[in-house]
Amino acid sequence: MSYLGLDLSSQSLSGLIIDETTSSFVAEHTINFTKDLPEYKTENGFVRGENLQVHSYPAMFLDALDLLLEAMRAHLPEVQAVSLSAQQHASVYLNEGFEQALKSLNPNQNLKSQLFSSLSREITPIWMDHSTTTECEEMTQKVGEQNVIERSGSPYCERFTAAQIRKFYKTESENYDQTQHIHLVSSFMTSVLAGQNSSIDTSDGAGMNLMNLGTSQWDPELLEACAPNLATKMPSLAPASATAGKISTYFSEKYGFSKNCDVILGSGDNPNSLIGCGAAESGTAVISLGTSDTFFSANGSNPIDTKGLGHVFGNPAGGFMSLICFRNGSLSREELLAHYGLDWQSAEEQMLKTAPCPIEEPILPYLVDEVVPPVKTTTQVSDFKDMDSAKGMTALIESQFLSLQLQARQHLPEVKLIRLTGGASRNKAIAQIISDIFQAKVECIQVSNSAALGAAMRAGNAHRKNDWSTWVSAFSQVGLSFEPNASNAQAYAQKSEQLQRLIQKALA
Ligand code: XUL
Repeated sequence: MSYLGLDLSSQSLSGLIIDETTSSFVAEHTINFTKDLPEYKTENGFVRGENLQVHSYPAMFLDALDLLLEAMRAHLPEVQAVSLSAQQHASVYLNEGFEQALKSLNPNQNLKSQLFSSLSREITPIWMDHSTTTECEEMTQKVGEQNVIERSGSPYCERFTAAQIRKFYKTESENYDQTQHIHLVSSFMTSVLAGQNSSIDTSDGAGMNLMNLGTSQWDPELLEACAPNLATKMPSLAPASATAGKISTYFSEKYGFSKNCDVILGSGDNPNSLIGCGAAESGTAVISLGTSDTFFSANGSNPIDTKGLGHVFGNPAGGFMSLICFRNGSLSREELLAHYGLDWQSAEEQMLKTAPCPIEEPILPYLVDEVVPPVKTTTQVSDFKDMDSAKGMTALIESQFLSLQLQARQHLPEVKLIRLTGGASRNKAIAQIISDIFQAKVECIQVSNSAALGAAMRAGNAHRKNDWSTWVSAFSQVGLSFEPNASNAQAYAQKSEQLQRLIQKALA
C-alpha cells in the first residue's frame, strides 16, 4: 500500500512515496521552480516586487505538478491516496470558470493551458510578502487586537491571508469582484488533484486570520472586517483527514494513477511537518530550518495564545499547535556563505571547531526585516568583513538561534527534546549549536523533507484509519542525535542576555 506526499514549498515542488507494507521509501523527486521552470524568471522560486511585495505564480505550480508526476509516473499506479503540503498563508484567486474547468480537464493538454483562464489574479502573494501593514492596522482598528487573537489565534499579520485579501480588494476591486473562490495553495492544488473545488483544512485555515479556532468555522466578524462579500468566496472548512474525492481522470489517464486513488485534503507545511517529525503529541518541539526557520510544537486542545506572540494553527492529528516563524532562515545563512565563497561542507567543518564563537558580543542576525522580534534589517554581510569565515558563520548562526530561543521560551519555558528538520538540519554544526543553546537533546529525523513525509503519512492514515503511532514508528525515524555540551551553557546564557539588550535597543 503506497502513499504519495507532495510538498509545494517556496522554492520547489517535491513528491515522496512511502510504502506502508514494507515501511520503506519508494521514490522521491523534486522540481525546482527557478532551475526547472526558468520561464517564470523567479529567484529561489519567487519574485520580489516593490514595497516589500513577494509573489509567486499559480501557473508555475501547475506546470511543476505536470513535470513532477511525469518524472514519478513509474510509481504512481500503486498509490492508494495522495495528500499535499504547501507553504502557508499564500492565496490563489479564481473566477466562476474554475469548477467547470476542473471537471473538463483533458489529459492531452497540460494543466496550465486549461486552468489559466480561471485565475482572477495571475500571481499569488506568498508568506514572505510584507506589504500589507496598512491593511493589518485597518483591520486591527475595526476588530481589536485582543479580539482577533482570541478568535483566530494570531494578531493581524502582513503575510496572513486576510491582510492579502484586503489589499487585493482595495487595489484591484474589479478583479476581486470577479473572484468566486479564494483558496490557499494547499486547497487550490488539492482541488486540481481531485478535479473539484476542495475544502480548506482547518489546520492551514487557522493561518488566515479568518477562521474562529473555537468553532473551526469562518468567523463572520473577521470576514466582515476583511473585505465585502467574502463569505461567498470562501470554500468550506473541513478537518485535514477529510477526503476531497477520488483523483481526477486527468491524472489517472495521463500519469497512470488508479481511478480509486483518494485525494486527502492538503494542509500547510508546518502542520504537515509536525506529523512528519513524529511530534503530533505534546512534549517534542520542532525546529524547521528552511527558507524561513520555524519553531513549533503540539499544544493539546488549548487554542489560545493570549499574548499573540506567535500563532496557533490546527494540529492535523487533532487539537492545536503553536508556531513562531522567523524570516531570517536559510536564505540569510546562505547569503553569508556566498559572501565567504564557502560551501556548506567546509563551513560545517570550520564551525564545529569554532562554537561558541570567540567574539565578545553577539551580532543582530537580521539580514532581512524579522517577524519576531519585529526588528527591521540590522545587519549586512559587509558587517562581517572583519571576521574570518569560521567566526562569521558561527556568529550569525549562534545569534539566529539565540534570537529564536528568546521567542521560543515565551511559548515553551522548558524544552527537553527538539526534532530538527528542513534542508539545513543535515548540518552537524548547526544541530550542535542548537543543542548547546537550548541545553536540550536534538534529534534529526532521517527524511529531510518532513512536510512531504507528513503529507504522505496523513494520506496513509486517512486512507487506512489506523493509529498514528504505526506511521511514526515506521517513517519518522531519528538519524543523528546531539547531546548538549554542558560546558557551553554559561557562554550561551551570557550571549543570550547580551542579544536581548541589543534587540531592545533596536526596537526602541
Ligand atoms: C509560517 C510561515 C512559513 C511558511 C513557509 O507562518 O509563514 O513557515 O509556511 O512555507
